[in-house]
Parts: sequence; C-alpha cells; structure tokens
Amino acid sequence: MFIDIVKITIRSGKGGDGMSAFRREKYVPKGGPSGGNGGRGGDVYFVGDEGLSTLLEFRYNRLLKAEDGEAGKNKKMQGKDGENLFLKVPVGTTVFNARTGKVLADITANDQKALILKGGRGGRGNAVFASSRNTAPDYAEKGEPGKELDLQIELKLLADVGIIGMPNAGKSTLISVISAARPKIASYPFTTIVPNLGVVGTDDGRSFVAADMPGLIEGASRGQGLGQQFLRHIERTRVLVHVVDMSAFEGRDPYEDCKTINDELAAYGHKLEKRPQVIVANKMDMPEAESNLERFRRLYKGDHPIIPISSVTKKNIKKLVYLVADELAETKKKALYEPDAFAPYVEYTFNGEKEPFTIRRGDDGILEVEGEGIEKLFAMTDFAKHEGVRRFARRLKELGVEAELKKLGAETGDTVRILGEEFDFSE
Ligand SMILES: Nc1nc2c(ncn2[C@@H]2O[C@H](COP(=O)(O)OP(=O)(O)OP(=O)(O)O)[C@@H](O)[C@H]2O)c(=O)[nH]1
Ligand SMILES: [Mg+2]
Repeated sequence: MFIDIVKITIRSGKGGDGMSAFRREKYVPKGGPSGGNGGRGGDVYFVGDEGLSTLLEFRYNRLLKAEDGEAGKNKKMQGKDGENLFLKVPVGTTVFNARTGKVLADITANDQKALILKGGRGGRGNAVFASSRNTAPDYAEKGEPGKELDLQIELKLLADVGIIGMPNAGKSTLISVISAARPKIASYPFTTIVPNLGVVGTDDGRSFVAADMPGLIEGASRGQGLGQQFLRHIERTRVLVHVVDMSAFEGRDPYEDCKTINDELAAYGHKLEKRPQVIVANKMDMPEAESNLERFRRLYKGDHPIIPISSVTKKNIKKLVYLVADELAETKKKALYEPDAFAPYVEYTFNGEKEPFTIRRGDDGILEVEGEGIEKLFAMTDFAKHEGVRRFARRLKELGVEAELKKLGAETGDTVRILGEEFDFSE
C-alpha cells in the first residue's frame, strides 16, 4: 500500500512570564504585591478529519507552533493563555517521534484528538510569593519554555479517485500529468498491472489521491484479464475517472469502449455504476478525435459529465482536476468507508520526559550539572533578583542536586557549573 510520509517539527507555546508589581494606593508608598501570573502556553494536538485525504499541506509548512502565553499583568491579573494548535490530519494517520521511532498517536476516527506536546506553565507573579516573612517580594518567575519535537507523520492512502478505462486509453499518462506518480507508459495494452497512486493538488489548495488502475476488458467482472481484483480496489474509491480513447486507435469504437466498461461495473455489483463518474475523452490532439467525440456525444445516453482532454497538449487538464475535486467534495458529505475499514481505536499518550539531572566532571575538573529539569528551572528564574537566586538554590536542594554534588566531593567555595554558568557552591 502507498504511504504518504512527511517530517515536521512542532513546538508548544512558552508560558507567559509572571509579573512583579505593587499596588498603588494613596498615602501608601509601596502597596501590596500585585503582579499576576503568566498565561499557559498553547498545547499541540493532532485531530482526525475525514474531509482530508493527504498530508500534502504539511509539505509546505514544516515548523508548526502553538501560541505563547501572555505575561501576567498588574492587579493580580493573569496573562491570556496561548491558543492550542490543532493539526488536522486525515483519518488513518500515524504520528511518530522522528528521533525514537515510537508511535505517539494513531488517528483512526473523525474528530479524534491526541495531545502531543503540552505548552509551558505560566510563570508566577510576585503576588503569589508574598508570605508573613516577606510581605513585599520583588520577584516573579519567568514562564516555562515550550517544547519542540521532530515528528514523522505517515498516512496509509486509500485512493479517493479511481482512473479506469480500456487498456491503452491513457490512464497512466493522465496520472503522470496530474501528480508526481511516474508509472510505466507504453503504446500497448496491459502495461499497468498494479494500481499506481498519486497525490493530486489543485491550485486552490485542495488535494486528493488518485489510483491509476490496470485496464479493464469485457468479462472483467467474471475474472477476465486483470479484472476482478482491481474492481475490488475501485470499490474503495469515491469518484471514477473513466478514460476513453477518442483516437479510435486500430479501428476501436470509443462509444462501445465506454459502454463495455460501464456494463462491467454494473455486472460487478456493489452499485459501482452509480458512483460519481467523469468521462474523460482523451487524446483529443489526434486527427479523428473531434469527429469521434461528436458521434460519442450523440450516442451517449448517460448523465455523467464528458470532458475532452489531451494529456499530450495538457488541454483541459486543470479543468478536469477541478471538476474531480468538486465531485469529491460532494461525495465526501456522505460516508463511504465502513467503520471497520480502519484499525481499532488506539491512543498512545505522550509521556512527558522525566526531568532528571546529570552531574559529571568537566575536562577542567569542575563539576557540571545538566538535565532537562534543571534547564527548565534555569529558564524560569529571574537571576537579576536576589529572591530569584535564593529560590533557585532552594530548588536545587529539593531536587537533590546539592546532595549529589556533595557526594561527588564538592565543598563550600568550590566552583560548579550549571548549564555552562559558574556558581559558588555553598552548603
Ligand atoms: N496522442 C496522445 N497519446 C496519448 C495521450 N495519452 C496517452 N497517450 C498514449 O497512449 C498510449 C497508452 O498510454 P498509457 O498511459 O500507458 O495507457 P493506459 O491506459 O495506462 O494503458 P494500460 O496500463 O495498458 O491499461 C501511450 O503510447 C501514450 O503515449 C494523449 O492525450 N494523446
Ligand atoms: Mg497504464
């Protein structure tokens, strides 16, 4: 089965910084602390959308960010939370962590939401830090940084559109003109023996998946030629593009060709003859094509639209693609795939990494502390304020960093390095 694969990077929103401010009151030189908390940074979600069928959109938009939270405000007002980012993907999309290859989410239903990255927490404003010991703290936390993650998203494609017709009608040539698919093309019948899938994009940003099918012949519904198994593939498409060779090559009759195919569709059952169909009168660049088309129009009694094209001169190709996209939009309003066409619902939750720290001795003998938890603490600390530094030291103690440093031989007065910055160690 054809797989559409895209690599993207997502980033959750940074939490807004907490504010440090004091109430202004008449006759009170310094009122109580009144700085509000920062807003939460936006999360990143994936959402199943049955109206979509490709990942094409992501190919043009590879870094996707949720909104940052706003900073806290005066009067203990909290900053606005950042908007969550909802990335819409077709049903059948699997989201992988690109680095570890682990599955983060498997989108198997319309509207299914999977949280992939949480936004950063808002920093606390100074109003929160007031205590009986310190009634006027002039310190606020910074917002927690957002997270970034490289993803690989994959979609197992089911074709929206089936390109069908007699052998040698020009089906493979057509898909090669409207998509990046490059199937074998040759001037003899039965060149194509397995379906070729291609992603087709319109200029107005829509996209769909087309399958170039092997040629059908009379008796296909009874197993003639390569028939049966491909009729089964056609069953899974929503719109049929029926290619008819108007050049009447080697004495063929375009009207009879078209009728043969439609009779086979009807004989197969499953109401394939009722599927929306666009009749493509192909090879209009050939000498006899115009008069053959005139005759075809006279004889044809069905109600499918007929569109004359040439894959060689590209005549009407754009028009055809738009027409097919429109037909598709119309059919998508109705459900086509049975619910059991998809794997059972599974949701993999993303476990936010634990926040350990590591300590090792640098080349110059200095103890160095690193780690995700420390990094976060570092980013949220306002080192310009004495209170910020004090709180930072206390958190290091709580996290066990201080004890670990001591175990490794650190003594008061020694230099330690935390994320590249040098500090004096003291107990
Ligand atoms: N003049 C002209 N020739 C075309 C056009 N489209 C396709 N052909 C030719 O028709 C022949 C058959 O084309 P294919 O695309 O391989 O036909 P197909 O329907 O995929 O054939 P099968 O896979 O065998 O069923 C090739 O020689 C093409 O070059 C067209 O618009 N104009
Ligand atoms: Mg072919």
